[in-house]
Amino acid sequence: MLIKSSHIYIFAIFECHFKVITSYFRRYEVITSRYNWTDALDFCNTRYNGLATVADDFEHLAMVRAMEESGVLVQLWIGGIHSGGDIHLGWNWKHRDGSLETITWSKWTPGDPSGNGQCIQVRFDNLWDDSECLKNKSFICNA
Ligand SMILES: [Ca+2]
Repeated sequence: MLIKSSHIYIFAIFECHFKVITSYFRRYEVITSRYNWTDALDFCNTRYNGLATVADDFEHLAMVRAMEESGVLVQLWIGGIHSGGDIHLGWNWKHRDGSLETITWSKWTPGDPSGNGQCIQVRFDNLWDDSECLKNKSFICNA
């Protein structure tokens, strides 16, 4: 009787642990076609849940994992865009519904944002870099 109840207890812990892990993970899709930032946004809005947004370390880890699994070693657009003015301020996520959200967690390359573009790319070293929005690049969607 005691053994039976302890099995149930262990299962309950496992189930709880599983839920905690899955709540942190987001899924991302790497798209190898090369579009400018606006066209990449349109593509992800139409076929996925918008151009990639990253809220914290856990989501960044999930995105990096998607990049690694894709095998693509190029710079990729994500959904961050600058609203103008001071290059160190005014960075936003542009969501699928068109709303803007101030970026509060970031993974900039040291020295970036450098002011050479208004859109965010993630480099193959997994760090962010501001880049010219009209350049054609592969990109990452929120899956
Ligand atoms: Ca830059």
